[in-house]
Amino acid sequence: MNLEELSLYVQEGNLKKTKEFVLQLIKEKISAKKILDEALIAAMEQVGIKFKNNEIYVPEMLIAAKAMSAGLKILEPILTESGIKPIGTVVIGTVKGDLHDIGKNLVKMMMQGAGIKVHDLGVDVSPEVFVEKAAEVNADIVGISALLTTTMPSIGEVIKNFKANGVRDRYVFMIGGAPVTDSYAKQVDADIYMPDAATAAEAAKDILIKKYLS
Ligand code: B1M
Repeated sequence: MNLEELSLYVQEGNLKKTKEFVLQLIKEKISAKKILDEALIAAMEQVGIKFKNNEIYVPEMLIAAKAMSAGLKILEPILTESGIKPIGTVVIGTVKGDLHDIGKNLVKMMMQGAGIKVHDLGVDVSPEVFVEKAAEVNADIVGISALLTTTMPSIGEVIKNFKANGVRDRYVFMIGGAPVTDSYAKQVDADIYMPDAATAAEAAKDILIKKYLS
């Protein structure tokens, strides 16, 4: 049993085998991070390439994503284990019109693992809901994810809406997702762009430690 085989099962969308393999690899003491990076995320990269080359279509992409999510669910307790009192609060969501949530869920899990309280707004989140929820939970950081070039401009809309409500400066805005870049972050007045879940969690932790503990 190896990580490459697991990646193939995820790509095929074989839910049963994906779950069995993830459980077995955990038993074999393969780290959750290795399973995640070298099998689950690697599988999604392959799925993306095949979709782009018209070798597979949306239904196949969807069943692969379901298998990926099932594997991720098994890893979740390990990735979110922190054992420390929450050091701050994040609200996170995927922008309006965008249904991609695997990356956002990973960012959430890594942040929880770093001892941060995370309120997940889900997918297809309107700018208004970001503003309402951030106020309701007294968030420190607002995390915004977008996976499509067509939905990326909605990140700017979310930040504009905070400005329109006069509350932009209450929060740190962290943005990410495949099409997002550092220069886009500057363009829409986000505070920080993070390329992956691990660095997003590290950066959030640093921001919160500076705010509350130093
Ligand atoms: Co879609 N899709 N998809 N898709 N999909 C992409 C994104 C695409 C690149 C595929 C391709 O063409 N190669 C392409 C976008 C092209 C573009 O915009 N330039 C695409 C397309 C076109 C579409 C549809 C339009 C297809 C159609 O209907 N014709 C459609 C849109 C639906 C919609 O949203 N309205 C669509 C639908 C879907 C499914 C629903 C079938 C499914 C999503 C299921 C789900 O998420 N529950 C799906 C999938 C699975 C993908 C790919 C294959 C995989 C995405 C993924 O989960 N990656 C993707 C191709 C690819 O990315 N290689 C593709 C793994 C994940 C761990 O990575 O999400 O990038 P990622 O997250 C990373 C970082 O980006 C970062 O950290 C994460 C972990 O390290 N990050 C953050 C993410 N958010 C962050 C937030 C932060 C910080 C970091 O701070 C807050």
